[in-house]
Amino acid sequence: MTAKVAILMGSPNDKDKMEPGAQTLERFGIEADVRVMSAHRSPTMVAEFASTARDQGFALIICGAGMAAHLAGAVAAHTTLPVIGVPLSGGAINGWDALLATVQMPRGIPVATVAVDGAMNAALLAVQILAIDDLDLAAALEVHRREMTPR
Ligand code: RP5
Repeated sequence: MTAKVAILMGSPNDKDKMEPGAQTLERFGIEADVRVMSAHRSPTMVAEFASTARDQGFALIICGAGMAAHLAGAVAAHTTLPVIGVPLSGGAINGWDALLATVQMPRGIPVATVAVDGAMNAALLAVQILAIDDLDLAAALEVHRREMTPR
């Protein structure tokens, strides 16, 4: 089965900030399944998705949320797939809340947290994880790094 990556976000209002993640995965030819679900507003949906994600063929899950950003942690609680958290800016304290809520996971349930609004880096990290045993992806990452190098 071809590896799939899920991009979850807590609100439809997060779409613009998470879009670079889907675009980056697409650039590497990786299918992104983008869904809106909330740790607080639709917790049953989150639990059902996360607990069946491996059987659905997902290789890892990227989660973006703002404010009391519990989506990545809630997903990680229900799966042993790697979970990458993207804290999102916005709200009264503009991302500090989401950063701490996403990164400060308790021992035993890790979330790999990227920068505030770092959806692109989340996708690149996902590609790097998938490239561990995929030489074509590894080569594509080398090309991407070369393209970033100032000339
Ligand atoms: C979080 O609360 C969402 O991820 C979003 O970033 C934030 C605000 O959500 P909305 O009230 O805009 O739907 O759960």
